[in-house]
Amino acid sequence: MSRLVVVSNRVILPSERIQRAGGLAVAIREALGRSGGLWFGWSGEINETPASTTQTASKGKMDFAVFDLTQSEFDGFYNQFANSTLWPLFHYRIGLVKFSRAAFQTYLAVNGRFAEMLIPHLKRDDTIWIHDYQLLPLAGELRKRGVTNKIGFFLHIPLPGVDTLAVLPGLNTLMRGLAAADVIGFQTERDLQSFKDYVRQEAGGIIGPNGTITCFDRTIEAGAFPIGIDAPAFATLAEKAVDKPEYLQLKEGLGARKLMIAVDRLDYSKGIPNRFEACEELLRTHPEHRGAFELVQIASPSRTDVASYRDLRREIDRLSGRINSAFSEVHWAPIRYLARTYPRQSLAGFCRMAQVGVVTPLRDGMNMVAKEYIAAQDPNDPGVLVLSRFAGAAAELGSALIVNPFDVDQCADAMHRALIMPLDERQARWRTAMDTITRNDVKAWWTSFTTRLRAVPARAAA
Ligand code: GDG
Repeated sequence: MSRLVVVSNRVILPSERIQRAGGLAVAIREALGRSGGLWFGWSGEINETPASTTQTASKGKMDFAVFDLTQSEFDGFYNQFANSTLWPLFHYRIGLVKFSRAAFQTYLAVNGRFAEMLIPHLKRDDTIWIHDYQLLPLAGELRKRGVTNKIGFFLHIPLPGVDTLAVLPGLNTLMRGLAAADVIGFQTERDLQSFKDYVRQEAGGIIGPNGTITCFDRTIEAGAFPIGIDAPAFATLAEKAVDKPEYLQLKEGLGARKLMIAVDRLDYSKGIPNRFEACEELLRTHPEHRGAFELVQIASPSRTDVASYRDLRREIDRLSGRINSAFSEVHWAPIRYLARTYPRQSLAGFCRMAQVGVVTPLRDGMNMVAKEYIAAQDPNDPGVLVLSRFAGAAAELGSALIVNPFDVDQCADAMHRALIMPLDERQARWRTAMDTITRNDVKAWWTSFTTRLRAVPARAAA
């Protein structure tokens, strides 16, 4: 079988721990570690001399090749265009979108640099799989330089509806680059539909009866490939966490109180303020829960160079302070807000301990935490997942308590229902969810995408 070359913005080298959170890195490391191949991308390092070579490493069946970016490349490509233009737009936050033509040009140029740095590593029959919104036009940059290998692209974040997408200056340039791939994967059918709507309405393309897409003078395939986790591995991690110091400390601190857990990158798409407001509403409308539960919010700091992320952090600090000062007793505070990262095993243990998992993003491609929460539960006494309808995971996890995160009252009701749900209902809901995430695991995602990509007809060499 041809070698798989995975390209993502950030590569985690074997010497690094995945401590700073990120769903994509977790998934790639798990899956590529098993199947073997090359992982190519940015090293995470800034270097003032533009990189002319890559650094390489190997571990088990995986090879790694990375290069550094300069500060101005990093600012324009990552902080500005990727995270201040594409990220808010693709999460339907038009009000937060900042566009600058200069940053757009840097984004395109850095995608060109990825292509130039990757090409010396490519073998003729490699299959290339590009990941996520930082690298939307990379397939086009590779084709411009004569690469004829099979290229796949997977978008980890949502693709918004065509009216929202159309806000983006330069959209067609990006999409033309994207359409140079052979297979384009999305998290959900809804994202796939957005792509088809874009193709028809904005790019003058055609959707064939068998689902193939013709646009920008090419025929491509597109599909929904919901990403999953390694559920048994996460379950084992959680089981083994129960005698570790951090687990025991949290348990002792809680005493007889119930735990509601939330774990997110500190990102405005994750709906943390709305969740805190729902908790406040729960305390107001259901005084019987006062002193009887704690919401532990783990929010690992993310993209701290971007102003909207710093603003969010201030907002969450203020809100948690306000709610805690209004409801706390000398022995209890309703919200324990921890703006730091924890080892993966500690998170798994906290999820297992929690009677309620609160995953209420305003918009999310998938949300791995929803699946991790389910995997971590004790089958004999499982907790309840409260899940936003706007997380991609909601398409698969219909047995959770599905909420609209903008409806604070509804979220508060769901938290109440979760806290008092009887065992048999909890078990039935959990079983359905666990079966789904075990079936649609990370291996199924990986295999279904790579099988589809490998099956496309080979192109003639240039
Ligand atoms: C993107 C899309 C899509 C969190 N805090 C810590 C920590 N984490 C881990 C979680 C989970 C991962 O990070 C976060 O994954 P998500 O899926 O929730 O979110 P994004 O980072 O936004 O990921 C998302 C995903 O890509 C995959 O396609 O689902 O929609 O936005 O695994 O457990 N890990 C550690 N310490 C922490 O404090 N070790």
